[in-house]
Amino acid sequence: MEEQMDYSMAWLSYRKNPLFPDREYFRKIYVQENEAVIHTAAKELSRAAEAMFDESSQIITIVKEAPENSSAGIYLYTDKNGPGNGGYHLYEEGGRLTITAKEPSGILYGCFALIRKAQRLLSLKNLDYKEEPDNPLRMLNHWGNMDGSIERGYSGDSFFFKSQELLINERTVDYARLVSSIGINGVVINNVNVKENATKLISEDYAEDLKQLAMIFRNYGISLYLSLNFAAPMELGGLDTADPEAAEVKDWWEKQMKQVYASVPDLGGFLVKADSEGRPGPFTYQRTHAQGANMLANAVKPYGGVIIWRCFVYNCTQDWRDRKTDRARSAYDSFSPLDGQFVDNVILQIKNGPMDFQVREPVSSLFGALQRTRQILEVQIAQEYTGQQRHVCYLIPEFKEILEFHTRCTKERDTVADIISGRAFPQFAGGITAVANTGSDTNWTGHDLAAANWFGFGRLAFSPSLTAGEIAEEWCECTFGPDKEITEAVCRILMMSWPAYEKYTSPLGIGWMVNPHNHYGPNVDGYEYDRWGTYHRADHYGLGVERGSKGTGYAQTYLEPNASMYETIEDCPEELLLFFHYVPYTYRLKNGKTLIQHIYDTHFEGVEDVQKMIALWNGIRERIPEDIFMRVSERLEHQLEHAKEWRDQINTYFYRKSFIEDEKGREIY
Ligand code: GCV
Repeated sequence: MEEQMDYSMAWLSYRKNPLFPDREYFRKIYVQENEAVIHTAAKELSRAAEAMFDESSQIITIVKEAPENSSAGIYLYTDKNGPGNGGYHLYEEGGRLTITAKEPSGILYGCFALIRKAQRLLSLKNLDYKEEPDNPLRMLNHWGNMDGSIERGYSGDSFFFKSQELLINERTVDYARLVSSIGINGVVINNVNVKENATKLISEDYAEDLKQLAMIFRNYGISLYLSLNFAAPMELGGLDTADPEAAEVKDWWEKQMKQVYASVPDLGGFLVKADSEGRPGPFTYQRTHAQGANMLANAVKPYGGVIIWRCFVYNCTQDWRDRKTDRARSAYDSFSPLDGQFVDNVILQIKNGPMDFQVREPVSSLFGALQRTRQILEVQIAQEYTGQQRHVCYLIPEFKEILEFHTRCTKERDTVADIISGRAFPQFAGGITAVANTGSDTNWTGHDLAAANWFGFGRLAFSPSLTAGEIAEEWCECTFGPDKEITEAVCRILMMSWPAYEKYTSPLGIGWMVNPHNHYGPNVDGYEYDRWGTYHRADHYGLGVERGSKGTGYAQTYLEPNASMYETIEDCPEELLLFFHYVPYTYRLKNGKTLIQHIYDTHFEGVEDVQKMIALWNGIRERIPEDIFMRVSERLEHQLEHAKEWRDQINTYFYRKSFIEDEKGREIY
């Protein structure tokens, strides 16, 4: 282990509160058995008690249940009749706080829930609180490379890799503490674009390091996962093919997996990006994704591993003149015919929308189309297209909308949340994952307020019925303490931030008006004549991509009545109007405004919203630690300038295209 490094503990930064009336429970922690995760849980409780209340807790091992007359304290019991799947019951009775759960991980989550309540100074008397995670898999995908860089990373370097080595130190443990405290139970440590040395992560070279890392994770109820290179049999094994049906390829994977699982017997499995953006895959051998995924799944099956296969597959060498090929259709066209063909330890990982993490997209039509396949919803808290952690953009309200979308795949229980949790099709449960927004920065996430997305994602993955506002409040009070003024100001900033970002960047579902490659800042035509399948199709009369049946037909890939709803301009939800339709600038929206006036108005409003956020932040200056205050202030100032640039470029572009004046006569260039 290296020496202590300089970083904060985000929402686990405990503040002193020695006068908290309920601190006494923490003096004695009774544990029933000597199990690693329960031991971790007790240690976390005593650590929190020490930091918050100056209480040094005694950890006492007891056999079976405590006798009736046993003393006050916290009791951690596994109970075969308790809440399962990582759920827990936390209750107080006669001076005893009890946490029961079927599994040790439930005890750990219960302890962190108790700590959160204590951090917020909520009364622990008569507490009776149950939580059971909705999603079996609650994961983070890190896009870290072996040289320490992070693809789409906006908060420093990787804390998992440096100079082709794995980093295992104090920060690794603190990372595990943070993510398990919000219920994450699976972490992929390396980029889905697996190249060069990353291909060797499954070789002997890294076996010892992975073993150590997995042990740290295991103590916190987290399974380690790796991203895999489909061409590893060639690049690592020296074979001349990676054909999933070739006997030598199957043999190679079987041997390789045997060796990997010998070092990490509880390795969760592998994430695979195949036949996507230049990554190798089964298409090279005229094989299907099902053949590719199933072959790997069979190799990890003896060890209980899973293969998580990404559906982010599209033609990235498209001709912009071609109006029939539609990137939005691609995942659906590639994977819906394969429904039912995947073996049971394959899970398809589907990005929330059909394009790529734009500020507004419809929910991918694969959700609902797949009814005999396990699925993971992939969202991105790394803010690639939503301000790159320099703009505040709290994404939990967006994720809530996605989870609550009715796919119409069944009469009841048809939302995305129902599908991934396994409520819709019980034998096909999966989960949810986020592309991580963390890095080596002292505050982990670059923008201090971006930690709300990290925390919020974990909390939402566990309990999707929480509201975005409740999650924001919980994060805020754990991070800054239960100070009403801070909570009110910060939560208002968070809750207005996604709509504000949408207003000053993208009108009504049109994305991609960004600088190519780095995806930051306005560039309306940046992707318009490029090969990536990402167009707005604006001309002198209107804009938008026609995806109804007269266009690319993407609207028809949804189940009814969604297909009909998206088919016509009149029925299409307005926030997605330009995603699905080419619409004249003079078209009147439901509020009576023309489309062009809506574009002008929202772009001016978006900037005003950022000004309001700055005023709210300045209003709590005295209550926020100086370094955090300054970091956030600098970013908010940048956000304001940048929002103005977005506003002016977008408004000017569409003014020059349409020649239509702003009714309010504001400055457009
Ligand atoms: C990891 C987008 C990003 C890429 C990313 C890819 C993916 O295209 O810009 O950086 O690659 O998505 O999700 O695989």
